[in-house]
Amino acid sequence: MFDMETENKPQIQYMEVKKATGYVLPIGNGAVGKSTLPAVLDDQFSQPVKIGKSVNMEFSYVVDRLIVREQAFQVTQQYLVPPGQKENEGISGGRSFEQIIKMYQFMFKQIDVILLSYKLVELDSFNDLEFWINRALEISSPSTQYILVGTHLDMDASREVSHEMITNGSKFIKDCILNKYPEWQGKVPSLEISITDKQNTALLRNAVSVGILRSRKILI
Ligand SMILES: Nc1nc2c(ncn2[C@@H]2O[C@H](COP(=O)(O)OP(=O)(O)OP(=O)(O)O)[C@@H](O)[C@H]2O)c(=O)[nH]1
Ligand SMILES: [Mg+2]
Repeated sequence: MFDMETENKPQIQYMEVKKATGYVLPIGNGAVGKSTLPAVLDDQFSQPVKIGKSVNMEFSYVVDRLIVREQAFQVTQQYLVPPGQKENEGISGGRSFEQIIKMYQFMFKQIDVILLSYKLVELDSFNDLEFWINRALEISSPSTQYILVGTHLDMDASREVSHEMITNGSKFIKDCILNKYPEWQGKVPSLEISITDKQNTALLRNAVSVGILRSRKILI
């Protein structure tokens, strides 16, 4: 007899979803968008956005789902967001980046992804990445992954950081990493995003997930 049930069953292939969690640390000068980033990367939940200069560590998370090499993953990105204020700049009230890193040192056993963040419209914030990569290497581990994140892409008309500078910056950062961890393998991808109109934020969310999967040796 004709069996409706079996004949019409849709051909759905269920994929096993692998789960992973990793720690993500955005660092860079003040006002480059570090605190706003997690809320903007999160397209499923609306997280409160902290307004104003950070004076303490902020915590939030983003859940990403992606397919890499025909394998489905759900990656929880735990964000630890420190202040951008450097010790030598002084700070009235609250704490500097260095003070916060000292306070939360116990959490830095494994930072999976460091987002070296700067403003495309502020050359100083890009040049200061030399300072930030050195701070990053003090708290990283041999498996930590790094992504260059240029914000304010919506203000491209006033851009001060050229593509050539970014390519050279990415090479410079890779050399700094190799200097500390000669066995380190990988690339330092660079992404340009806008936090106001969410340009390229989905790409960055996926790049962070891939960084976590690499750092955790789930993807080689
Ligand atoms: N137009 C534009 N504004 C942005 C962008 N990214 C961040 N901003 C704004 O820049 C301001 C500073 O952003 P924050 O996220 O507080 O910067 P921060 O890096 O955490 O700064 P500190 O806490 O001082 O270290 C906020 O008003 C953001 O809305 C962007 O891509 N485009
Ligand atoms: Mg902040």
